[in-house]
Amino acid sequence: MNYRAPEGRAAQVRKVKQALLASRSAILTTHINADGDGAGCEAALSSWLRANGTEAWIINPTPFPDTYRFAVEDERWIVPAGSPRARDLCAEADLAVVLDTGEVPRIGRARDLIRELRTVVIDHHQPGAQPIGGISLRDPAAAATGELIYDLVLAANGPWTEQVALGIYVAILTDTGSFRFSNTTPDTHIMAAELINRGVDSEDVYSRIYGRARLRKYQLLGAALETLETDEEFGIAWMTIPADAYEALEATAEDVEGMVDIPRSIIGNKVALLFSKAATGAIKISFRSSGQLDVNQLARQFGGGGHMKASGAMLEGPLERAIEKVLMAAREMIALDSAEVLKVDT
Ligand SMILES: [Mn+2]
Repeated sequence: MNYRAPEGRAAQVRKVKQALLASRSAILTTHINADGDGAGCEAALSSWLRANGTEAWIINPTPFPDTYRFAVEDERWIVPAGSPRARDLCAEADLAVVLDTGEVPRIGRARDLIRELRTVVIDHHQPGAQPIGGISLRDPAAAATGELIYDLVLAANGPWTEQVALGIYVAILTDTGSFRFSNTTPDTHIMAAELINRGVDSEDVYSRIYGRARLRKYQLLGAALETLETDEEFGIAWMTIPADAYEALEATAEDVEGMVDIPRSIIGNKVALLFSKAATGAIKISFRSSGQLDVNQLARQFGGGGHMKASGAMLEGPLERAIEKVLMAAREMIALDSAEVLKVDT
């Protein structure tokens, strides 16, 4: 069985491919606190562009996550956004590629750096309120932005360098929760199989990403678990990353990754919430749906967004107030949803 890219994406893929291949020097970026999808796509696309003779640089609004550095062909392609070199490279570049987000606020400080550049957006999030303009390849049906990169490389007939395959595999693996989430389709598995055929060592990738953690991650988890609360009537579970423990442990965003899956996994849960304090002092909220509820709608009420089952938003502090507000909105949504179900039943 061979993977065949969805027809509906073909025109977008062609346009984006042309824009990328016409570039001499491109700046790749992704959302604040890059995840495996954003970082994996950057690893894959930088390798693919370089193999095509285009200089490619990875300049993210927040530091490139250590966990995913192994996927990048050459560490020197990663440049800190605050450095003078980033400014120079952006001045010399002729294209910016925004991966795994299409929203202006999500790229933080990268926005100023790429403001003057022609822009390509490759993303699989539901469209939000402040879209980044330019040529785009967007499809919320894709499990990961990595799947869109797969279509792109397929349309270009490769080259499938080691890092092209590896980066896409990392993107798909992480955004599907290791092929567990409902966004995982037969096509997702076929792509993964083809990537393994192209040389990806799935066991090695898994162990690099999930099979090792810093001690502080578990110390932080311990502190966070102390805050775990539930509303069993509505099916809500929430947890806070204590700011004092976060600071004392010198934790990073990577240490928090995946923690929201704990409240989400509690039996009877419909909506899981994780609260943490952003560097700016604002309260960051991760929303997860354990069932049919659309938490993207919930996140949008607070100016955020994402996916139906996984979204995020930022709220002003103080923490207690933010928790109250979000809980109220969640209860309202759950109550409405139950009312709908009752109507259908009778
Ligand atoms: Mn993604």
